[in-house]
Amino acid sequence: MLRTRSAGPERAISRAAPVLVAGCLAALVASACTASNAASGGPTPVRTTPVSTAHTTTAPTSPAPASVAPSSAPASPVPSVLPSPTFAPVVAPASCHPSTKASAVDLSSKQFLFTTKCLGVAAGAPFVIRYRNGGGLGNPTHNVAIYRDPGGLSNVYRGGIVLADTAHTYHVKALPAGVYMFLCDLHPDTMRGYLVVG
Ligand SMILES: [Cu+2]
Repeated sequence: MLRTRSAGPERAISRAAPVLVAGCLAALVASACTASNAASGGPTPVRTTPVSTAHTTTAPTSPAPASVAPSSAPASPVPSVLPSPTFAPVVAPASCHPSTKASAVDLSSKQFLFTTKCLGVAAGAPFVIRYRNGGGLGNPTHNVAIYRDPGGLSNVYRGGIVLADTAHTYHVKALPAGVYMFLCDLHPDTMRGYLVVG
């Protein structure tokens, strides 16, 4: 019964709401505003204080409400904000001493692991990685990418996706001598190894 009684006044208030809201933005400090805002948005038809006439005489330009902000988000140029990180060097484990004369290396994976975590190629010469995705449960797809840092931030090569139980030969440009990480970009936590270029 309460509802039927309140229907009348509520409708009247909500019709006037746009005007009230505009006025309220200009004078949010006024306590009357909060009351009328509640009436237009919430179900409680609190009819309070006579809506002062001072309200409708809006200030010329009301400060933009915070709720408008999201729509302008895409315009912000993100790249300039990015810091220029100094990359941590890759340090190969003592167990990784590959030949660094190769111009072609073989790499394969099973499930979410590379079957070798240590590759070596010659510095200053293009080389190829003959990769075979050995598949596994769910036929996972993988790729091979090369980074200068262990965190996978500084990419120097990114190979395309290879489907499960298929092979692909990646052609990589010449790299300076050093130790690199090779990762699967899709599963970098488990699929990683060292590429020693020397
Ligand atoms: Cu993967």
